[in-house]
Amino acid sequence: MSKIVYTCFCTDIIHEGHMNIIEKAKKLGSVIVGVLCDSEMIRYNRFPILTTEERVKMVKKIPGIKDVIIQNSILYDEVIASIHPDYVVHGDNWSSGPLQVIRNNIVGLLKEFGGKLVEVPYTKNETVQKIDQQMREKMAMPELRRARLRKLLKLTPIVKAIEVHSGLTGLIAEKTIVSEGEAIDQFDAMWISSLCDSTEKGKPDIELVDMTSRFRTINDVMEVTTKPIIFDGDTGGLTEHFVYMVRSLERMGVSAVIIEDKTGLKKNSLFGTEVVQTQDNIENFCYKISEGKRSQLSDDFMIIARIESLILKKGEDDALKRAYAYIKAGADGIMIHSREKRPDEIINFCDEFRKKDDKTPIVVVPTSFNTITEEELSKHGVNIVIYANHLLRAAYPAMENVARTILTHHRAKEVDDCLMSINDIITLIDEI
Ligand code: SPV
Ligand code: MG
Repeated sequence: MSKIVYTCFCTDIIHEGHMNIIEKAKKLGSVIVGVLCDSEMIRYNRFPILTTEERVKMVKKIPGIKDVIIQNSILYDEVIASIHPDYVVHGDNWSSGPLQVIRNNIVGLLKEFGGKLVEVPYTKNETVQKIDQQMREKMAMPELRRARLRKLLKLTPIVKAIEVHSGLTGLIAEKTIVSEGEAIDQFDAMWISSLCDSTEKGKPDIELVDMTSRFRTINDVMEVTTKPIIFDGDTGGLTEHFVYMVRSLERMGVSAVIIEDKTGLKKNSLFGTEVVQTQDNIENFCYKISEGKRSQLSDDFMIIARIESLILKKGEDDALKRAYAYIKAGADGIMIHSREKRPDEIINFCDEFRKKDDKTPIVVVPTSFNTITEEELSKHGVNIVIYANHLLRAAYPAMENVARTILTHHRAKEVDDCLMSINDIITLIDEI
């Protein structure tokens, strides 16, 4: 009887590298190809351009394959237990870094169930690299990128967004991938924070940095990333101006704008009631939301209404009343904010809100209430978590420390240990 050979593909396109693997596999026996499902693709690799079904169809076209199945987890437990392959074939590009977790998983399973791991040298020639680059560029196209947030909301229990304020921080959000135990993880989306975008420019967070400048930040980020963007639109400004903001963001490929129900001179919410801040009335804010929705051209773009009632100590009832009103006015999601150290008021709000509305996405920004985990938030109905200022807050003290140390020692030797190496910095950014 012919041996069973298994390999799993996590790709939107079949190129020479995949065909090498197939050819090797065919020599060993009857080939079953697994197609990694969408929800696992986003944790392990990148957002698929094709759906799982389309990827199955694509793989089925490869001649000489016995079967194509969907692999529902990046770890191979289920698959190996069900098909008992004699061989698992994989490219050899996983001996270091987070992908090692998968290799270790397979090695362990094959020991238990029998079977052999065959590693094929990874094809890294110019053509394959070019295809990879083209796929990335395609993913960054406005239409595709914009639609990705809504898709993510369907695919994952909680969408994780991290603050970015430049091309470089965009690259961190795009590329950082970790493995812990048996799980592999990465951020799903990026947040262009008004606080960080302003602070980066040495300006206060009071809607002083104009839209042209803020759009430039978006463009810098977009040039080097593919993940979806959630834009902090502050108050959205005048309704007559907000409609233009919506159009521009949509055209650029931003997935969502969050506007907060404040009016007049906006200050950062983390000041709470220490500074004068005025909440807009429900009617005005609903009008702004509905006009924004009216001006929107695509179905993908989201306008998310941010409720400041808890920040301004107006209480949960006021927050809930506003949430339902904003949704009725057309908001595609709500963000509820708090500056309490404990997550209780956020949890109470979410639980109460979910009693009447089980589908509108809830966004939270756990800057102050930072002990709560994503899993706990998700249990209380939260759909998007935003780490709103962490990269900038990490960078500033690190840079200031280096500046101080150089000044103190009248030379740079003493900061060596705080710095990445020259080689690392000159090779950090790839040339196309
Ligand atoms: C921002 O990041 O600019 C925000 C979130 O609006 S917060 O700073 O918490 O108000
Ligand atoms: Mg802001």
